[in-house]
Amino acid sequence: NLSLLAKAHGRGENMPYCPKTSPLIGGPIHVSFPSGLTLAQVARKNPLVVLGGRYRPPDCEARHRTAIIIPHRNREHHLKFLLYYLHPFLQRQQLNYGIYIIHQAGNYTFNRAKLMNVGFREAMREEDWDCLFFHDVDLIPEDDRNTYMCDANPKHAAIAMDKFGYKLPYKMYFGGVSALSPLHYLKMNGFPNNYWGWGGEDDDIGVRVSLGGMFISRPSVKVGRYKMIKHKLDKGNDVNPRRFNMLAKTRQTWKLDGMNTVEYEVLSRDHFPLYTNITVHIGTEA
Ligand code: UDH
Ligand code: NGS
Repeated sequence: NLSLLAKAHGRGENMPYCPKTSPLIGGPIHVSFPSGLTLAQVARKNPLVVLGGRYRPPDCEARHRTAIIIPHRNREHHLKFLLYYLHPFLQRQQLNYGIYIIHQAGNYTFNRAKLMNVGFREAMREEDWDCLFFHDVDLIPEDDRNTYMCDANPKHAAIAMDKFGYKLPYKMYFGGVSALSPLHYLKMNGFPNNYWGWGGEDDDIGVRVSLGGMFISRPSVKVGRYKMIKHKLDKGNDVNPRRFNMLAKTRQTWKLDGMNTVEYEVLSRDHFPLYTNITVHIGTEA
C-alpha cells in the first residue's frame, strides 16, 4: 500500500516534483583537501543521507534517479574527499541518488572497465536508476552547474581537468567521469571486460558509443571542470602493453565481450552510512 509506504519513509504522499532547475545550485566550487577529515565528520555533515549512501530530497519528488559507480581498490584516502564534496553537491541538485563503491578483491591486476560492468548490474538490481555516473575516485567536480543527470546521448563529463590545463587532452577522450542511461549502456553492450591494467579502456568505451549508434555529449568547458587528487600509478595497475592492439579490434570484439559476457562473484555487499560497498572477485586475465 503506497500511502503506508510513504508514511513509513516519513514522506508526504502528494509531494510536488522538484523544480526543473534546482534553486540550490551555485557556481564554481572551491576545492581544497582539509587535513584530518574523517568519514564520521562527512556523515555528520550529511544527516539526510541514509544507509547505503542514499538520498532523496526531503520536500519534493526528485525528477532524476542517479547512481554513482566508483571503481575502487586501496584509495580510501581519495574516497573520503570525494564523498565530502559529492554528497552536498548531489543534494544541491535535488537528485534521488545512491553511491556505489565497486571494490576489486585480491591483488591481481586492476580492471576499471569490468568493475563498471559489475557496478551497472548490481546498482540496477537495487533500483530503477535512470542515469549512471561512472566516476573515478580521484576527481572532484568544481562547478555546481555540472548536473549529474543523463543526456539524450552518453555524456563525457570530465572534459576540463586541472591536470590537462582544464581542456580535453584529445578529441576522443572519454575518461574520468561519464554518464550513461541504462538504454545507452545496453546499446553499446556495456564496457569491455578484458582491459587489465592501466590505459585504453576509456578509449574503447568511447569507440563503443559510436559503434552503438550514439554520439558523445559534453557539458561546456566552464562547467565540466574537475580537480584531480594527485597520485602515482598504483601498485597492481601497471600500464597495459596490449592496449593498442586491443583498441584496433574494438569493432570486431564489442558485441562478443561486454555486458553480455561479464562474470564475477560478489563477496560482500555492505550498506555503510555514506555508500554501498560491493566487494567483488572479477577473476584474472584469460
Ligand atoms: N583505481 C583504484 N585503485 C587502483 C587503481 C585504480 O581505485 O589501484 C580506480 C580509481 O577510481 C581511479 C581509477 O581507477 O580513479 C582510474 O585509475 P588511475 O587513477 O590510476 O588512472 P589515472 O589515469 O592516473 O587517473 C594514472 C596515474 C599516472 C599514469 C601514467 C601512465 N602513463
Ligand atoms: C591515453 C590513454 C587513456 C588515458 C589518457 C589520459 O593515452 O586510457 O591517455 O591518461 N589511452 C591509451 O593508452 C590507449 S593520463 O594522462 O590521465 O594518465 O585515459
